[in-house]
Amino acid sequence: MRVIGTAGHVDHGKSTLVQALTGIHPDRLKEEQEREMTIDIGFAWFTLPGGEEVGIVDVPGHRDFIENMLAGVGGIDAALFVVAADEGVMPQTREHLSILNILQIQGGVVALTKADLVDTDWMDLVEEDLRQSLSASVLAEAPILRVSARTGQGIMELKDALRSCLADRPPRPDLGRPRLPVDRVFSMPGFGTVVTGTLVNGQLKVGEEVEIMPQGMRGRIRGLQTHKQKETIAIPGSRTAVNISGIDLEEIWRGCVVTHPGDYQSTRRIDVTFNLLPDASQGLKHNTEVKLFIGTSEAIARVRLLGEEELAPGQEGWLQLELPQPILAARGDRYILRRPSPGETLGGGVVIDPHPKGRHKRFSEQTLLSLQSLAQGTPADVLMEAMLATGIAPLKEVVLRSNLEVDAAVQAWQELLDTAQVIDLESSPAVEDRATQLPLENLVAAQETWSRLSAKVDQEVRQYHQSYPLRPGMPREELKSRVKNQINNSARIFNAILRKLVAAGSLEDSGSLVRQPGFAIRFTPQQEQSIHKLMDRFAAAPFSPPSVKDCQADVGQDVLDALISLGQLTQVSPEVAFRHADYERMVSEVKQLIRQQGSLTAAEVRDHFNTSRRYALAFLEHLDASGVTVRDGDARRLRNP
Ligand SMILES: Nc1nc2c(ncn2[C@@H]2O[C@H](COP(=O)(O)OP(=O)(O)OP(=O)(O)O)[C@@H](O)[C@H]2O)c(=O)[nH]1
Ligand SMILES: [Mg+2]
Repeated sequence: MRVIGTAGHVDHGKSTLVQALTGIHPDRLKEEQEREMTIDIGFAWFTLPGGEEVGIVDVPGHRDFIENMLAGVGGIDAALFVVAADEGVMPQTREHLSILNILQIQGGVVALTKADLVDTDWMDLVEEDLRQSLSASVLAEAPILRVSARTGQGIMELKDALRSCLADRPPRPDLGRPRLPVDRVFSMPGFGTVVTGTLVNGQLKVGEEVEIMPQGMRGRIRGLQTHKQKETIAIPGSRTAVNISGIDLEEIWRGCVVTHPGDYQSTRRIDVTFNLLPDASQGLKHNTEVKLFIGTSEAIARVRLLGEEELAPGQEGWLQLELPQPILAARGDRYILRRPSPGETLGGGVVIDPHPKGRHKRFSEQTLLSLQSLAQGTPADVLMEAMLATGIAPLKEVVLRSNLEVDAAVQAWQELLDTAQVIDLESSPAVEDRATQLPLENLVAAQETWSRLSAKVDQEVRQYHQSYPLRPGMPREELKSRVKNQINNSARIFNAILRKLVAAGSLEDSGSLVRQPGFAIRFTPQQEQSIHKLMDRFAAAPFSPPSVKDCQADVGQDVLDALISLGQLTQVSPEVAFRHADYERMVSEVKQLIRQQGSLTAAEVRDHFNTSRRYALAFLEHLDASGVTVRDGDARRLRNP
């Protein structure tokens, strides 16, 4: 599915030629018919000699309507460039050619029309002049055909030339993320809201939910048409009419974009390359207010001129455009800038980054370098820049941001993996996207990002060990709160980082605590001494040992906690702790006794261990709580005899 766009000076015969080619007159407004002049873009379609059906977008030539022309020319595959033989090259012939150049509409066909009005000598002169004007433009190699819409001269040849011109063009890529820049909105009685546009980057299907950008409203596709033909699927490159339910006429307008929900994010700042036209009336200064035309949308923007004080006509530079209202843009989109008043086409270029991290410093070497690598980079460079901007994120998000075609993304990803510039945090993918061979759902990161983050985790854990040398490890939750800013507060990312670090052997994770491998609690000689003394007291009376309070007084809370976490002491109640070995012995002897006699009272336990009621009760309640025994009146039985 291809779309051809007309271009050329006012009154040069564009619309008449479209009618001669297609049988459809593209002017549909009453005012257009009365004034015999195209005001807004019009649409038609026809079948090429080879059988391919193509759409035509017919644009106005009058300078007052150049902004309508810009809404139509964005989505075209090739130009039908029209010059009237009686007038030859005129101002909007040149301006439209500049626009085709900026948008890099590769190829097209030139129609030297109204051939019936002039003689051959005149025609030769005009053609020579025209060839001159086209040199060094996207139409430099385009065939020039002499035609007349009135007599039908050359119309067949023109169709043939359009066919061979389109045959050379690659089909529109399907990136799996459709967008339809809306160029027309109307309402059909009984159907509701209908929008039209040239669909790119993916398919739309009847029944699907769609999102209207940039306002983010949701609707559903009730019906689809291409060239007035009902379809269930619309494919990239086709002129598409979408009947949307759930969206009112006032809620959508030219410049909106229909997408799948969540595929694109709107933006209020974009980084772009920019060429100021050689015939611009003056240079471009920092902070100039301009009109931005991208897709079918028109928006006010302010220019941040990067790396230069001022751009002279004919010069190329880097801009950051700041927008009071959000728009939708993707990497690689071409755009045009105009001065609002007096109206003048300034130039345009390519979107390098639709979501820059923030406002760039105007003269930062590093910013310019990273823009350069984004602009000229290989797919791997582009994917890398996207990855650096997203941090740790699902690969899907990174690919979306890069706006790479699927094949290019697959190759770029493989290259970055092979050269260890990226890591896959979930490298045995649960869900492998079979269509693309990319682990789209997996969390990935640039090696640089990963090194920074893992160093941060490492440093936090080490610092914790230093601050609390007597604690067995850092609580997981505490670590999480320390790195949350770096990971967007995402539990999924945090868990993935820990898993990766544990797998690499650079962290130990016990579930609630993490520690550095090889970390061990180490006491000072002084602490060793007081522990020794305390242990002597335990040895002297294993079943009536010093109380927890006594322990605190003897060695301090920190050391006591350490002894417990090391398993040397087992605390059974707020007041009572035993040496672990003594505790084990008590458990096994109590079990033994109950097995022998069926049950056991607290008094019997007290007497057996020659201790006091306080210790016996604390111990038994602890056994109840840990599920070893159950209470039965005064006595205890085993829970699982
Ligand atoms: N003699 C002659 N007249 C033509 C031919 N093509 C168009 N015209 C006349 O030229 C005038 C302008 O034609 P349009 O097709 O409206 O021109 P346009 O380029 O679409 O004009 P805008 O859309 O306003 O830019 C009309 O009066 C047409 O009848 C042709 O091949 N021969
Ligand atoms: Mg017209």
